[in-house]
Amino acid sequence: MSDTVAGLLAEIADVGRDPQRGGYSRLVHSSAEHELREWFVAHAERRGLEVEVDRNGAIWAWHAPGGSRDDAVVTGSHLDSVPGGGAYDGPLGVVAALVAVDLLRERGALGERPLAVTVFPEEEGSRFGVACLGSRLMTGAISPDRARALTDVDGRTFAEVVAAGGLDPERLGPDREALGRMAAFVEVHVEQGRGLVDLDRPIAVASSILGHGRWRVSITGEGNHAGTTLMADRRDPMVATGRLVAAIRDLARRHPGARATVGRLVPTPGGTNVIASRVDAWVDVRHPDDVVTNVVVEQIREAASLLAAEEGCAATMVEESFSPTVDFDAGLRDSLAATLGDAPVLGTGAGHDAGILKDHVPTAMLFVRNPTGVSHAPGEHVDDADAEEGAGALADALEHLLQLGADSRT
Ligand code: HGY
Ligand code: MN
Ligand code: MN
Repeated sequence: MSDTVAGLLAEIADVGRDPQRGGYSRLVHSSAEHELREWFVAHAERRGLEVEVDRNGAIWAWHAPGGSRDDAVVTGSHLDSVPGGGAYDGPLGVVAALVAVDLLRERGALGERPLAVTVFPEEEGSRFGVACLGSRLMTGAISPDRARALTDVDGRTFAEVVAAGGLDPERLGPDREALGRMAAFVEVHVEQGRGLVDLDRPIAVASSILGHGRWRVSITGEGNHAGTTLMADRRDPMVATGRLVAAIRDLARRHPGARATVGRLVPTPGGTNVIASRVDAWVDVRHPDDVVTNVVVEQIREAASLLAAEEGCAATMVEESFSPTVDFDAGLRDSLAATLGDAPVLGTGAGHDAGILKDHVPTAMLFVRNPTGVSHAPGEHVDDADAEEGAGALADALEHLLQLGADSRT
């Protein structure tokens, strides 16, 4: 009996569990993520797929019987997670791709046309701060120098970490050959919302991705003793930051459709009996219209300066990563929706490697129903039956694309 999505996910259910946060912490190039990568490679090789790791650390598992990898249909997702993330964000797409290969083989639909399953590194940007770092490097959306210099919380650079993982940091960068051989890319992903629950459907095709970015706000004041410093004598960046977090919430509420989140604060030095000298806060801002996103960001920048000044502090705000709003190719979107029994078409507020690839390759996404609608948290869920539906829908989509000629894929 061939593998099921639920069965394969069960095999990795204990990898990278985070007992402190709940859920999973599988940061890129952590031991947990490496364990998942090795697990994926074993399953790909068991399916007779030829595995290679590209210059940016993405894994490619090839069905290329004739040897050529040109004009390939590609599917896949990511294995890295946010801290305390769910079991499905990323792994569902990778596992559904493995099962879809099984289904295509059973249907006799794995022919001469090359097909690849890919795993992109650092989709979440949880360790090095830039979302979709692997696909950004491949497409030239980030400079190799900037990527090499990115650091994690321990100050280790991306260059050091990839070198320790066996890659040559000097080879990080655009991979026109890899991009050039991709005729189409389809990513399956858990829906990060309740759209399919409300529609009572298991599968949707993606229409768009909200524009989104992340900025680092740094507020500096005067570090001092919590007991000997009178309240009137303080320049406390933690107070300015707390006021700013509430102001960001109020600002976002004033722009319909906007979302702004501060999910991460790092006080320096971070002692219980110490007035911080500095606080770094990361702001995630999203909106369907990139112009509005920019307006919100500039209003946040202004609020940070004002509130910091009121607390005798100073604030800076630096963009770390930005992805403009993505509208997936309408032709591909509609042909897949038709192929999948008139599947509903839904937008998403979550970013994906597919959103980065979209300007370089005809790209589509399939969403699988998430009964809780929760994501980036342990509550994320996909019922087993829907998970299998997802693999079946991906197999149908891939079969459709494999049959299309190069000129009619969009
Ligand atoms: O942050 C996001 O939207 C995605 O999950 N990386
Ligand atoms: Mn995610
Ligand atoms: Mn994801």
